[in-house]
Amino acid sequence: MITLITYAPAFGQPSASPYCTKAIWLLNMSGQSWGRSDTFDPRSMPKQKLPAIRVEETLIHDSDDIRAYLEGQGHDFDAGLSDMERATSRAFIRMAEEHMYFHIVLDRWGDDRTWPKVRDTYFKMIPKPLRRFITNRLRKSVLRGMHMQGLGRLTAKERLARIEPDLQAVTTRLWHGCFLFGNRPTAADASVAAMLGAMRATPGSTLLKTRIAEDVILCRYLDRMEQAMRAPNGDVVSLCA
Ligand SMILES: N[C@@H](CCC(=O)N[C@@H](CS)C(=O)NCC(=O)O)C(=O)O
Repeated sequence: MITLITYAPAFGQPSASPYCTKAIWLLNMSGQSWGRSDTFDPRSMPKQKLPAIRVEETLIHDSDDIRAYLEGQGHDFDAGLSDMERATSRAFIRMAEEHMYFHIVLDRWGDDRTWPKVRDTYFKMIPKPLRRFITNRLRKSVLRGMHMQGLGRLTAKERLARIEPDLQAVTTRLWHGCFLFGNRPTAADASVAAMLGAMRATPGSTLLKTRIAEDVILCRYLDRMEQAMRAPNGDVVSLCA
C-alpha cells in the first residue's frame, strides 16, 4: 500500500499544492491502490517539501521521483506516444513546474487581497492569535525567494504577459486533441492541468485567475481532466466526444 504525504485539499482542488495534485493524479492513473496522509508541515521531509510517498519503510519524495517509482512498477504514463511526443511532453512538464508554478506562488502569497484567504486556508490549524505572526515571517521568506527567482520583480500585468506564450502553447496542443497528447491523459496533463487548475482555483480575482477562468478552451480542458481523474479507469475517450 502506498501512502501519499500531501497538503490537504484547498479551494476545491485535491491539494493546496499543484505538485501534490499531480502526484494524486499520477497515482490514480497508475491504478495502484493508495491512501493519503494530510499535513501542513513539510519539515520532517528530506527536502522539507511535499509531495512524498511512503512505500513500506521507504520514503520517495518529489513528484518526478514518484512518477519514476510508478513507472518502475510497470505503468507507462505516456503509452502510445512517439519519441518526439515524449520529448515535447518533457518540455511541457518543465514549463509547467519550473515557470507556471511560480506565477501561482506570487498570486497566492504576493497579492495582498488574496493572501488573507490563502493564509487562513493553508494555516487554519494555527490558532488565530499566532497565525498572523508566524505566517508573516513565512510569507516574507517566500516573497524573498520569488524576488531572487526574478518573477517577483514583475508587476501582475508584466507577469501575465510573461506567462501568455505558455498558455498559448497549451492551447495550441488542445486544438489537436482533448488532452495534451491525444484523447487520453498522459504525464504532461498531470503537471500542466494541476498548475492551470491551481491558477483557476486561487481565491479572489487576480489577473491570472481571471485570464484562466475566462478561457473556454482551458476551462473545458480542466473540467475534462478533473472528470477523468475522478474515474481514471473509466471511459475517458467519451469525455472527448
Ligand atoms: N520538485 C518538487 C516541488 C515540490 C514543492 O515545491 N512543494 C512545495 C509546495 S507547492 C512545498 O512543499 N514547499 C514547502 C517549502 O518550500 O517550505 C516536486 O515536484 O515534488
